[in-house]
Amino acid sequence: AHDPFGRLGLTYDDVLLLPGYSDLSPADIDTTARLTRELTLRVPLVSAAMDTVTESRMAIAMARQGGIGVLHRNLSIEDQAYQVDLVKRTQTGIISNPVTIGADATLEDLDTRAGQYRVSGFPVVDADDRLIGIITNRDLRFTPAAEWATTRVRDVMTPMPLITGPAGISREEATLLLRKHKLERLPLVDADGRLAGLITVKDFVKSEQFPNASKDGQGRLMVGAAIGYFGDAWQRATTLIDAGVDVLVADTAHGNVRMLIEMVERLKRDPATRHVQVIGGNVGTREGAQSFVDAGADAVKVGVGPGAICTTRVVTGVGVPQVTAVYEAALACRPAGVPVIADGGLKYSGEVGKAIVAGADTVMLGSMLAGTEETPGETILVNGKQYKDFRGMGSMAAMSSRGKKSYSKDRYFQAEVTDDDLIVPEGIEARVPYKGPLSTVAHQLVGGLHQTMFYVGARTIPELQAKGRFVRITSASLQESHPHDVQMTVEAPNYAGR
Ligand code: RVP
Repeated sequence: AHDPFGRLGLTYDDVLLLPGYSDLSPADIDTTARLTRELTLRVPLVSAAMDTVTESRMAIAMARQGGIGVLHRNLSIEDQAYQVDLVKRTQTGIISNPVTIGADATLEDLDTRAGQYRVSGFPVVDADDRLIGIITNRDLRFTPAAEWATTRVRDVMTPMPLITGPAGISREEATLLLRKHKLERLPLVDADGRLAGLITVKDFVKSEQFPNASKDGQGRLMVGAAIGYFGDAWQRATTLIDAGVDVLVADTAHGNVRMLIEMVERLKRDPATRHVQVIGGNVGTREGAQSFVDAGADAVKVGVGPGAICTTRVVTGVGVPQVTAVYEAALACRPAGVPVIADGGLKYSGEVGKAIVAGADTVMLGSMLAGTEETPGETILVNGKQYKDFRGMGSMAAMSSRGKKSYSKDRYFQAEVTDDDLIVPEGIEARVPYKGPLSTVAHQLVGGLHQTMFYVGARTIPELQAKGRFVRITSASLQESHPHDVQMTVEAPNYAGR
């Protein structure tokens, strides 16, 4: 007979990992993980598609650390595509598709373009994309600002002949040329003199600084972007693909929905879109995960209600404790070779390893990254301490039209609610302490995971998945796990108390 109370759901605080025999040294440990069927990350961290967490700055910082950011969708299609473009154009070595300018542009145009793309110099090309010169911000300094509107790029640029490199130049050869000629920038040209790329000294330094960076086949940083399934969702998806997005991420609180499953199917079938990776979600059950596996999704994202600012479980009574949800979803995904993303509810680095042992390949983080320097928004000072705003995408603020237009309220089934007073929110607005740069937070998270792997005796993420064993704990054990019976005097960089 049907037993309505058939299952016990467990979450991070209900379990610990058993220590296992280990003969590993720190250099043996490799945190490389599969994000999707075709993409891997050196660091299994994904930043949440939330408007107080991931815009281009966060996405750039995440990719440099070896993870990836998912750009939120509470903004127009054009603005979101522009953010994709900003990440893809971030310098990482050889820029295969540099921003250029025409010789007839004015210095005013140049100044605007430099600000828009945050670059300081442009190759100048003709209508056939042939390199005819180079111009940098420095060239502006010798023209009074009053003349910028009337002065043309061709009048102040450094014209050809310039020192250039061939299209397929190696890193070593490029370094030699940059050094020999004391160049800041080296344009690359093909046999017909067409611009084929650009190398800057700054990029070379950056690419040495971030050895784990997540890059696409052309050496550009990888980036994800959130999509829905309602209204102009298809147009959003295809515009993001045109902008060069690496992975589209279904961004909805309840993903086990016909329209979304059909959209994933279509994205993976259509010759114009199927080369891009697509993540389905969110689900909390084995059946939900199976629907996306069957639809051809490249990964499945799990999490119904665990988020730090989420009230779905109290407002609707629906949800699945996260460790159980991930475990159940993995039962459908693992046999099909489809990676799982554990989205939401993580509070400490130790939970990354717990999520992986439960069946995840990567984790998506909101609150743990909120408050870092690279999140959107300003720091606010309260009683002498710095904070940043952090809000649910289902909060009043994110769904109402008071601030600016909400593009993403269909995430919570509210697409047609136009009167703010009638919105039923599933999230809250909050603030979190300012945390400094993402790199220090990421360092603690990855460091914590390294220690997990050492304790369990797992050299790789697949080994951690295979070897990891849980022990279920009681609330007395949880109390024992945290610092207890003392007064904490100094916060640790990875522990600020409960
Ligand atoms: P957390 O890491 O616990 O902050 O959770 C982040 C996740 O919470 C997001 O990736 C998303 O799935 C979910 N979320 C975002 N907004 C809301 C809400 O308003 N309920 N939930």
